[in-house]
Amino acid sequence: MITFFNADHVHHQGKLEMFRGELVPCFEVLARAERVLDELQRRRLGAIEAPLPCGDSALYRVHAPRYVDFLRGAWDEWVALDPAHGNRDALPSVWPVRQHRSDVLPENFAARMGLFSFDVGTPLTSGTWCAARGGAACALSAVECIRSGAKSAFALTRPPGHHAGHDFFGGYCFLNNAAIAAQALRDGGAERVAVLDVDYHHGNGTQSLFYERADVFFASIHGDPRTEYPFYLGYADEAGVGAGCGFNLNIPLPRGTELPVWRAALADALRAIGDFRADALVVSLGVDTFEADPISGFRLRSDDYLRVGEDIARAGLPTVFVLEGGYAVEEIGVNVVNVLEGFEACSS
Ligand code: Q9C
Ligand code: ZN
Repeated sequence: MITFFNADHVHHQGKLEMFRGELVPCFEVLARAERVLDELQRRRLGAIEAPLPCGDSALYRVHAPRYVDFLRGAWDEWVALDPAHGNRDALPSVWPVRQHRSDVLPENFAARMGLFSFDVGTPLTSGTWCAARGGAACALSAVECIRSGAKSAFALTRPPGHHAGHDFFGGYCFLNNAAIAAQALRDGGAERVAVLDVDYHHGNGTQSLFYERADVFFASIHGDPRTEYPFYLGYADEAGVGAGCGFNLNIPLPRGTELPVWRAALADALRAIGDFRADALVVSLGVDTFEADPISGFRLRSDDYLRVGEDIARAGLPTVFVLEGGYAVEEIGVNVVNVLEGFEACSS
């Protein structure tokens, strides 16, 4: 399997995130991508390439122009407010809620940070735009790869993407790489595309983007939003609306879930994707379902990820894998590469 590696990920290094009333070191760290890269090389999974450069047009297919334009210029605006900001990340502090206006674009920078975000755990840094755009380029290169006949391709990138929506960042995510890939597959001629999200957290951004559409099926297995982030979306009764009714599947599971129950949910999701008769599959591959993940509550073990890859391969679809979460840095490489190796073992 070919991997497109986002070397620009190093430019995104958030310092602190708000957690239980104090600023703590970010969980979403640079070493995550490096550990996956090391393990890919150690196990010789396949070629590792730089992505083809991408323009911004594929981003605008998914994200609002005023949001993309904000992200592109946000760091310079932040530093222009006060030169001392140069060594301090930008975090939002105020948000519009129900009955507040989101049609007016405020002049105030903090007000726009809040308009375009939904949590205070997602620092925007000097290199965030560069890193996020490199990730989208990896997702798009992976799409090109399977369009020209490869069975699978892997976009190895950070920051992750599945919490980012049409015009908001959050959950460590800025550009929704999986959604950008799914839309690019549609634009490239695939009639039906499925997105399978196996990250511990519900992919609220991806779900929202495709919620009213019948051409992209979204299925997600995740911690129950009654207790787990992102809390406000991801319930089992969210089935899509309008033309999209019946094209969204959420499978929330309780904290403590182990492989047998998790795998039965995967079988349900894959059955629904089969019934949908997808032409291509995008997998939002988070491994924060791991038993030792510091911010999550499922109990998958490293060997379990081989089974996950095998099960996904049996869907028999051209597949783009996109890295999402996974914060047990020591094991993230083994866990991710186990999924990819399991997939390869079962798809040849
Ligand atoms: N400080 C992804 O896995 N914060 N995002 C939870 C822990 C948000 C996770 C509280 C977690 C977002 C892509
Ligand atoms: Zn996650």
